[in-house]
Amino acid sequence: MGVKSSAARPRAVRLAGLGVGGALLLTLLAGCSADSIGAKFGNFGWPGPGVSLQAHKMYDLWIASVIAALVVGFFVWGLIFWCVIRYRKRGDELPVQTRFNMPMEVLYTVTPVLVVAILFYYTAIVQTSVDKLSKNPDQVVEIVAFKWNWQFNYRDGVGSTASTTASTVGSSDVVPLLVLPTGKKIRFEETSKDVIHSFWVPELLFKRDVFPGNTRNVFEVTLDKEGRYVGRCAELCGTYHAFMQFELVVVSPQRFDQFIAAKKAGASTPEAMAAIGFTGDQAFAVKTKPLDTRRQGQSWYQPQTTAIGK
Ligand SMILES: [Cu+2]
Repeated sequence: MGVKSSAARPRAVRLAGLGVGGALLLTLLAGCSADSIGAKFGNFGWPGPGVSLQAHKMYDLWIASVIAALVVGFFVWGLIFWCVIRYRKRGDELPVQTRFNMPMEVLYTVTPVLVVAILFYYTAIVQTSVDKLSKNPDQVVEIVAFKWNWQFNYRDGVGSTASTTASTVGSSDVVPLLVLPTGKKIRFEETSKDVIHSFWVPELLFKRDVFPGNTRNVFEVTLDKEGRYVGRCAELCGTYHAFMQFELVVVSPQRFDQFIAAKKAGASTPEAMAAIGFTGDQAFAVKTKPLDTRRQGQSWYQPQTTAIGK
C-alpha cells in the first residue's frame, strides 16, 4: 500500500506541474482577452490599458503575468491546505519519513526555472518592442526638465543638433501642455538642466529618467487614444518635485498640425489651444492645476503657519 502510493504520488505531482505550466502558457498566449479580464479586476492595480500601442503590450504582459502568478499561487496554496488536512496529526506514531525523492527534487527545480524562463521570454519581447526606435519618427519632441517644471520643444529632426520649431513651457502658475497627435511615431529626447528628473505619464504605463549633461534618453510612442492625461516627475528631484506636473493632450493629426502652425505663427500655447477648439478653461490644463508652492509670504518653516487654527 505504502509502496504503491509513494510511486503514484510523484507522477500525480508531475502531471499537476505540467497542468500549471500549460495554464501559464495559455494565459500568456491569450493576450487578446487581457483587456476584458483586466477590466473586471481593476487592471490589477494599473491605471488601465494605456493610450499607446507600446502601453497595450505592457498591459497585456502585466495582466498575463498576474494571472499566471495567481494560477501558481492557487496551486501552491491548494497543495499546502491539502497536506495540512490530509496529513494532520492522528496519534503519537511518527508517519513514514521520506527523503531524497528524486522526481520531486527535479520537479522543485525545473518548475520554477521554467516559470522564470517563460516570464523572461515574454518580458524580453515586450521590452525590446517598447524600446524600439524607428528610423524616421513622424515627430520629435525634446523634453527639457528643470527645477521645477518642464519645457517641450517640437524639433525638426533627431539629435541634439536639430532645431526647435515650436515650444511650450510651464511655470509655477501655468501647467505646461504637451500636445501630440494620434497614429504617429513620436520620439522623445530627454535632457535636464540641473538634476535627474523622470518623465512619467501614468496612462502611457511608462516613465524614463531625464539626465543632465550629455545623456539624452530616447524613447518612442504611438498614441492611439485622444484625450487629456496628467503627467508627473517620478524622480525625487528636490523641494518642489511634487509640483512638477504637466498635461499630455492627445488630438487628431489634423488638429495637431493646426496647433503647431499656430505656435509657429507666434501664438501662445492657450491661443494655439483655442485655435484647435479648446477655448476658455479648456485652453489650460484640465487634469491638474498649479499647486501653491507657498514660496512667498508663507512657509512651512514659519511658526505662525503651523500654529493650530491658522
Ligand atoms: Cu523632477
